[in-house]
Amino acid sequence: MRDKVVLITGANGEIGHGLITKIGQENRAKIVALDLKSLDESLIPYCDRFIQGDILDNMLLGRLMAEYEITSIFHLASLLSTKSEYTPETAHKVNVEGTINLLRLGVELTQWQGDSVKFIYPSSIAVYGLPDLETKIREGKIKEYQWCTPITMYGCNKIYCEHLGRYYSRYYRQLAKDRTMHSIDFRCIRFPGLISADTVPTGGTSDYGPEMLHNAAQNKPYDCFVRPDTQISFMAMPDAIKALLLLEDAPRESLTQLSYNVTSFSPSAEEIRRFTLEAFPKAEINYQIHSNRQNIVDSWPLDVDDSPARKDWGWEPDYDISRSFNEYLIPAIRDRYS
Ligand code: AKB
Repeated sequence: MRDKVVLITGANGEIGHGLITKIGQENRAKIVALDLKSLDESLIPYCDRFIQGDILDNMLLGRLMAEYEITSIFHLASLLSTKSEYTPETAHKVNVEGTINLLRLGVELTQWQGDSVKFIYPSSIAVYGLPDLETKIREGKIKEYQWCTPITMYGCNKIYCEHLGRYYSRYYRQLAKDRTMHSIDFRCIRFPGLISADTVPTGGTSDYGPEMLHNAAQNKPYDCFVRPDTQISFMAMPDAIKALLLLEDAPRESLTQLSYNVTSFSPSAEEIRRFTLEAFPKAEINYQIHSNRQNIVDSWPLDVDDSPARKDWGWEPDYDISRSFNEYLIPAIRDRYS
């Protein structure tokens, strides 16, 4: 008998921290965690096994298939938007080839196990690409099918991987004689910028939000790289984890689409600065605009319409901006750096 587990790639990243802690604390499932880097000590007790390895290593993925009955794959590993612009081809390798490897693993596992493996894929508001600020402001809340014309390698990778998820779940090897209709159960969430109290993201373009706060808490001056009026949607990490687990639990019949927007609040950079200064009045937060990173954030929507997620699987955020800062981020971050 092989152990029933969930597989989490990118385990040591931002979402990985929150997800492993939540699944572990609630004893929801046994976890096999995979990351290129070593896993934080604090996460080790929650994992049945940690493997330091590469999602591009098919031998490694094959061995996992032989050893475990994997019921869900949370494929979190990826290179974020800013980092991907510096090394677009590497980003494509990690973000697209890595995802294909895991989709194939999911399909093969499904065929062996007889039950559809759930493939939970975090996509991003980076799949959208608004052509200019005027259009961004005019359009307001964007629906899933609008403006899917990303201007970053990361955004292109994410939207393509969403299509791959649709292909692998519905049309994989559609001309093969031995094709079975049984395939993976692909479910995707398009996340806004995420803010966690436990980790600071690296290589993203929505990073100005979390960076402002974490630097202020450590008494470090910070130059915000976007204009004060810059606006995109954000979400506190506990809500992101809640969304992933709600979507995993949702009955297949209630899902009317493969990719869902989720959002909590849409502050301007200046509003994030104000909330940060309220908690850390001595913080030194200035603006030093990086015009190319600004362009990227300007191409992302001001807000997204998450009504399909609310209707299909009961999504609702617990944290608005003031609760995120006052009840989650500030107390936890104070604790962390004190
Ligand atoms: C990034 O900035 O690249 C990510 C994202 C919005 O997906 N945080």
